[in-house]
Amino acid sequence: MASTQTVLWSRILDRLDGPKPPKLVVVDPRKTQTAKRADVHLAPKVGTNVALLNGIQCLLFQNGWVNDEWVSQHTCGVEGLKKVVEKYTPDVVEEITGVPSKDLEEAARIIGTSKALVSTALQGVYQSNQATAAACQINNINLLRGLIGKPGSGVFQMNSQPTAQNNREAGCNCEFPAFRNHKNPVHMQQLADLWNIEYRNLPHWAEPTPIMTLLDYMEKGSVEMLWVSGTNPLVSLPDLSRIREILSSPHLFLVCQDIFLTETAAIADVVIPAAQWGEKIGTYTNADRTVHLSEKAVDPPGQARSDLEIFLDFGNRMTLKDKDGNGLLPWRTAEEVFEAWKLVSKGRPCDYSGLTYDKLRGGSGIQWPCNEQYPLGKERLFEDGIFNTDIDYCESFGHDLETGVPFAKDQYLELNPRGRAILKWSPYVPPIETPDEKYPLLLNTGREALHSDTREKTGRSKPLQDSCPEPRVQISESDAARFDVKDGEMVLVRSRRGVVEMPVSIGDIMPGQAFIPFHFGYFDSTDGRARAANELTVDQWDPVSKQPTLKGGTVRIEKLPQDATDTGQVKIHARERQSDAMHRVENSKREAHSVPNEIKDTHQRTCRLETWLAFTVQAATDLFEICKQEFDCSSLVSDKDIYQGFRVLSHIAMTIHDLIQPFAKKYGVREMPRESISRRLRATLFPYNLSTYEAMNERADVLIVLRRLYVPGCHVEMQLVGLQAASEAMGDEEFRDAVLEAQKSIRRILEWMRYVMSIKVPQLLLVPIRD
Ligand SMILES: Nc1nc2c(c(=O)[nH]1)N[C@H]1C(S)=C(S)[C@@H](COP(=O)(O)OP(=O)(O)OC[C@H]3O[C@@H](n4cnc5c(=O)[nH]c(N)nc54)[C@H](O)[C@@H]3O)O[C@H]1N2
Ligand SMILES: Nc1nc2c(c(=O)[nH]1)N[C@H]1C(S)=C(S)[C@@H](COP(=O)(O)OP(=O)(O)OC[C@H]3O[C@@H](n4cnc5c(=O)[nH]c(N)nc54)[C@H](O)[C@@H]3O)O[C@H]1N2
Ligand SMILES: [Mo]
Repeated sequence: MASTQTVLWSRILDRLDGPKPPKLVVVDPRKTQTAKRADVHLAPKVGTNVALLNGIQCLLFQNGWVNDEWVSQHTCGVEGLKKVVEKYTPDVVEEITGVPSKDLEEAARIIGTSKALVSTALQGVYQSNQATAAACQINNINLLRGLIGKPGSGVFQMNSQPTAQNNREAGCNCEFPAFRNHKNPVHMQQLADLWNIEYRNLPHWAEPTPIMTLLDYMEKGSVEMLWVSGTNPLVSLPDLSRIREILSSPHLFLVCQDIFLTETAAIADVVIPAAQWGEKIGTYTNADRTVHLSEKAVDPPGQARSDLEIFLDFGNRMTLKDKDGNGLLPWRTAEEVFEAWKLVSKGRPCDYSGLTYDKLRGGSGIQWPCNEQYPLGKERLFEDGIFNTDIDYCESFGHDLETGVPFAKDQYLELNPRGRAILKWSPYVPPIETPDEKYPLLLNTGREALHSDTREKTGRSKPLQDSCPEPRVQISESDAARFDVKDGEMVLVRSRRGVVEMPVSIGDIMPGQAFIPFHFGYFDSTDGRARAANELTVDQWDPVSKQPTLKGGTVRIEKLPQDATDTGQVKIHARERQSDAMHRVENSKREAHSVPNEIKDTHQRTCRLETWLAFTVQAATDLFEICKQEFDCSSLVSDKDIYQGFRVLSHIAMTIHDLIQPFAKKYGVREMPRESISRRLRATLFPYNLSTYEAMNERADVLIVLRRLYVPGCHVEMQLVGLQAASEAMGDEEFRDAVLEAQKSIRRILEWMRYVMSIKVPQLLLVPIRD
């Protein structure tokens, strides 16, 4: 916080140096400026937050520091949480995190006995291992103590720029606007009505596509255009050599909209100059929900225009229309857009409906919700201990924290929080890449006070740049001794993905890890060295939030040959690759100009829907035939449940075939696959025919037949899951309805098998039989 939330930190310093100073607990693997002022500094290994936070909760339960009455009234899930966290005793936590148990106990005592508690966290949690799971544990701690919605208490899961808060509210972080739940048809209908578009044109059926997945699609070629605005991925995304490869590919059309010629703009096909904050009018919202109006101070230079103007102009040139044929984006000014946003946010947690530009002028901001009930905004949320978890109001039904799978409405209903906060638990799961002999150090990346993100602004400020001219890799004294390097010595830092070359800085960090500030890219570099921290980082992400794990992965330090560093000559051991990417783009543009108006590989492209449809029809046919064969055979079995069942099953399997077959024709399936998984399954699982049947004793076992039949059944189900998503995305309602009907059928088949299995088991498995 001392480096990154400097205004907040100066307030905390005032309190720490004032009368009645509060206690400060800091969790950071480095001894940061913030940690140096802490009463207790816990320095866990990178990626172990969940273990540590579970440990604190374990101690809260053990010592009776949980506010049981408040918890029973205002939360749900406490029993489940307790069962998980009670395994994280101080010894266990020390083993996982490296934090001495007495320090953990002292931190828990401060948190457990304080009358008020403010918790705040940012990228050391969200960009580290188990990000969402850890963020939930922070909420849990305040909830267990009942210290939320009260003066001096609350949770600030911070964000970075004011615009980051607006991204969350407006739905730019892969969500729908104003915290609407895409699994709630009422919420989606509201949006369709507000924008006067067809319900089905809101892509609510699928999960959103986050950037790391988009990159995969670009790599595979199904996404051919990327528009980058207000961000600089060629420095800030993980595993830069891959990002460079993808974004500079001749098959991708890259638009970059920025206020400077960034590393990303340098390889773009089109650069659109944007106006920056003082050159345009608009609102910003802080993490504490305060909305500010920022007035235009000066005109933008040259051809630069505000992002809003650019997007509106583009939308209109695309002739985007609503369902009555009127322009979808009818606004001209920022204030008109704000008025539209007020309608979108009305009735939702971030209710802006009572705000106007005029009301925001003069004062120092107004907090949402601001509406008829709270015309001047509301200072504190959750005062009544009621949270936004009502099933009709909530933003989402939640996720499985480990697999990332979103819960369905039914699963949420089981919990039925009705305004109570949900305590979510998770065991600790180690990061994917852990230190080994080859790469013995954990990588940690982050910020310095004097630079901002990819340095597009601060790198152009002489005093800031001169005070912090280059990145250094920070390691502990013991690791410096182990690698035989001195403070300031130039070294290579290597991971499985890349290598950088920079001086060492020693101290203020836990042994076993290396910290590199991620600010430094190449727009102003002159020495030819690779130096961006993201050359090294892993492209993994949190399964729920999809945020990349930028604090993670492993590296090693390589000492450079003495002669190279001592002679004063610049000898480069790790060359930067940004220049190569720029040359590649230049060359491919030259080539492209010689073959105008042609996207070269369109004729080689195929859609795989047709094959998928063919396989589905084949799978349904195979299931039908297996059932029929079993029916024919099972007449020989004395089990009448099975005998009758298979007759019904074969009939239902045929229904699935009949439902899907017309769409296979419609979408152009010409022939059935000769070799398919369902055929192979059939041949493997049901290799017999009637004549060999009697010889096969095993076949008479009902349980074995059922277990085998379940496999092709599931295969059909999975084929249909694919078709459902495809039919929704295609907007072909007839197709979708047929698939939904087929899904019902396959579920009936699978349910029958489960049912028969469960009623047969007690007799067949538990009661002894004659051998
Ligand atoms: N290894 C590692 N990687 C990280 C992080 C880390 O800690 N470690 N942190 C991550 C985090 S939290 C973040 S937020 C990202 C930041 O990464 P980026 O978003 O890529 O970095 P910025 O430098 O903030 O990029 C903002 C860009 O917007 C431009 N800009 C400024 N104002 C305007 C405007 O009004 N309109 C337009 N169109 N452009 C404008 C700036 O010139 C700049 O190029 O990096 C992430 N990457
Ligand atoms: N001066 C300055 N201020 C900024 C920015 C900037 O670039 N410069 N950027 C802004 C932006 S976009 C953002 S998102 C914020 C980010 O603000 P912060 O999150 O405060 O900044 P970071 O340096 O990314 O990471 C914070 C700390 O997390 C620690 N950490 C790493 N791994 C772990 C872990 O596994 N567990 C724990 N407990 N800690 C860990 C790091 O050692 C680091 O000290 O700052 C904002 N403010
Ligand atoms: Mo950020």
